[in-house]
Amino acid sequence: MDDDGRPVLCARAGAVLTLTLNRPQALNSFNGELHEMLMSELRAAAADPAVRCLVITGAGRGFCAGQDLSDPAIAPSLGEQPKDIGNLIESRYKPLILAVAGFPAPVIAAVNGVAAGAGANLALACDIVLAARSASFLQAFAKIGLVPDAGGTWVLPRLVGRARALGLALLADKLAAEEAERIGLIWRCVDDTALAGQAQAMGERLAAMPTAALVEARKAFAASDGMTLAEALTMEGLAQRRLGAAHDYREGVAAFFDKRAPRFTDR
Ligand code: T3D
Repeated sequence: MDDDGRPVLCARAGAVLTLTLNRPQALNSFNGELHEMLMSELRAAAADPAVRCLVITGAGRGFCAGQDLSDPAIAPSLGEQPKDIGNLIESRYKPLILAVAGFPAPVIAAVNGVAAGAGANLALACDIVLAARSASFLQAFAKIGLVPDAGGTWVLPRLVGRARALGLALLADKLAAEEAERIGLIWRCVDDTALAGQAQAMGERLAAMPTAALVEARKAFAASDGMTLAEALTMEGLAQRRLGAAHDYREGVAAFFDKRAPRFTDR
């Protein structure tokens, strides 16, 4: 941890909350303390209506190197009884990824450096991934005899298709941010020095938008995966029924005719 001594740093600027993973000496890899604090900050932010966009980033030169492999709770040692790391996935990573993917406002990953293992898949669980040009993405799991976790098996083929998902997972090569953008794994990469500013600017832009509708769009995209076209059309109708009865729709249409900026408040 750096001098602040906290595994997660929180900074609010307007309606945008930035959570910074803060174990730079271990490339912000996850130990128990980091998991606990991140979950606790996510819960607090989810319950705070003033937070209308969340940014997740990392301190130092890495975004997150996944599980801390030196954590005695999981570290394997030859000759010992194996530890049940399935429990770790169930008790830590599953709730974490569900909290990010179900956050009640848009979530931006500002990937400042290497994102490996569960760290890569934490970024990919966010709604929009902005990466520094020098950052990289690594499905490191195959290197240590594991399968992609933290949602990797779900999100990778959906983002880049089966061929690329398997290439990334089986070969476990580092993918540069520019290439990640080219193949559609992430939204965009930007100059390193511009990352924090662009993430904040995008956060402010999203925070001023109709939060409930943005979250509903994310949910609908996830749900449409297993649906027929007819089922998706029905789902869209149900979502529009809910949103059409809410304040933000009335406000958006009124603002359009008044030729003014809308003031969205639903969340
Ligand atoms: O039990 C389970 O594993 C279940 C949970 C699974 C979820 C997962 O995330 S599994 C995948 C775990 N992560 C990895 O396998 C990635 C391991 N790290 C790396 O491959 C490399 O560090 C990177 C490619 C990410 C970066 O390489 P590089 O050359 O830029 O940095 P480095 O020198 O390897 O690392 C810098 C320091 O961070 C170093 O410490 P030191 O030597 O300076 O004291 C290194 O040991 C430490 N570090 C990096 N990753 C981890 C880590 N320490 C603990 N755990 C890590 N994951």
